[in-house]
Amino acid sequence: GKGHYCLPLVPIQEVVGFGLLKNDGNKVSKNNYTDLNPLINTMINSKYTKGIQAANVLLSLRLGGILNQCQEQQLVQQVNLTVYYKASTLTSGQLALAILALGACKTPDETSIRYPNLVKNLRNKFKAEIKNMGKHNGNPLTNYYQLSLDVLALCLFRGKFSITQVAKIFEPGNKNFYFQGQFSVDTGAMAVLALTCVKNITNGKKKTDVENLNNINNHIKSLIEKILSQKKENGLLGNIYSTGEAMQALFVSSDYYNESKWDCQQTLDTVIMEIHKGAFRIPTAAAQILPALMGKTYLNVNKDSPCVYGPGDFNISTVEPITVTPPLSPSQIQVNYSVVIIEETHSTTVSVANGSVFLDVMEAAQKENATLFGFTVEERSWGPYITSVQGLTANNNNRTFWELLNNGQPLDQGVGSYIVHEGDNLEVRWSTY
Ligand code: CBY
Repeated sequence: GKGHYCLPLVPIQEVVGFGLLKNDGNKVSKNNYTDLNPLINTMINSKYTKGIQAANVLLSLRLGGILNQCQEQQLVQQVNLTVYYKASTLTSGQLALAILALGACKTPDETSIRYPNLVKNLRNKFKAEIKNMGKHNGNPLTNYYQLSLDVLALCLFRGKFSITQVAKIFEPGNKNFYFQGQFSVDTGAMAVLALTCVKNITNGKKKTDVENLNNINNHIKSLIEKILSQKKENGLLGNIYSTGEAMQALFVSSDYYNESKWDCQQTLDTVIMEIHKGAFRIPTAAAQILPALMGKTYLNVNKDSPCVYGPGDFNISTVEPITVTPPLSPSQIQVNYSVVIIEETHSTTVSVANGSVFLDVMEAAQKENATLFGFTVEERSWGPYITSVQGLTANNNNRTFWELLNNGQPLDQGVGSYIVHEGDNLEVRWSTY
């Protein structure tokens, strides 16, 4: 554990008092900022940031203290439009994210803005999640990642919730922490952040609170163990897309694990390598990794940062745009594509342009035979999400979904981002999680 430190990519005075991020007095050279440029660029290029995606981006850039006034206003406007015109159609976690983003910083007069009506609305959506669990075999309307966002926002913005209920819901053995038997690192990390917030605002004066605090401490400890058990040889926690939020969870719970259990610098190095390989081209992906790289967590929301930074703190305008590598040749490639529903498989081979994504293949197959390969798709924060194939619709109440695979292996990207290769054996499979 000697020399266990992890330098965030910001001037060191930014993180004084941040438990885990010890430094040896050196300032991080300004060079290191450039590692973040691809992320910042992806997020600020608002052409690709629509609807609730803007909340993810705003939250992240505010925590990083990266926005100038103009950029800030544009994003706030997008989030406001979504929240006020679509409030009733937002899921609980989407609303929670919007509240976190809108309230993530302090205005020049040092007051943090509260959103009592939005918070009340969130409280009702959270209640609806719990009610659904009662009616549908313990399955929430959405998922535990979103329930964690709910609790986090309610906790940070003085919404009402029952600590006893939270301690009960987030029992680490609960099936909602698992997809297909695998512990979900994303979900566990978000739950740790929520539980830590609840722990911090609970004083152990009442007897029931002592009991709740004890349970919550045990949950955090166990969730952290599960997250660390998903650490890969290269330092990633879960996969590349869960690592940022897992790092945040580890930052806020350094009391719960031995420092020899996690080499933060190794994780950071791997993530930075992946940034340069272009792993974070989706704004939401960039937004979820950035705070951890700057030593921030969602618990810093409404704590210390001002909303707007002066020009020149970050010189974003000169950031070179991400160059998307053009396909090597304009040629066509052949890929196999199957729809699998239990014992029934329908396969075809389609020809698509080199550089196409999974969704292009599905569209080509659909054109060929709309009965067998017809599908519906919905825009989510990570891009297009397949909701039905052959008229068969995924349903959270019975934990069904359309799983994406290649050569029998589940993909770690969605249909809009997975780039297909000659000879791929792509599959959408009717599955339960
Ligand atoms: N966000 C959410 O509500 C999503 C929470 C999340 C845990 C999320 C991953 C993590 C995150 N950081 O946002 C999540 N996925 C969930 C809950 C789910 C389930 C959705 C249904 C429900 N109960 O809410 C479900 C069905 C298990 C699921 N994810 C399915 C899939 C597959 C989608 C296929 C399709 N039908 O389009 C897929 C592609 C896995 C597969 N092989 O089939 C998948 N998820 C992936 C890959 C991912 C990652 C996306 C990475 C990327 N580059 O695109 C993910 C980050 C995420 C989004 N899922 Co889910 C996990 C990871 O790899 N680390 C809150 C809201 C406000 O935005």
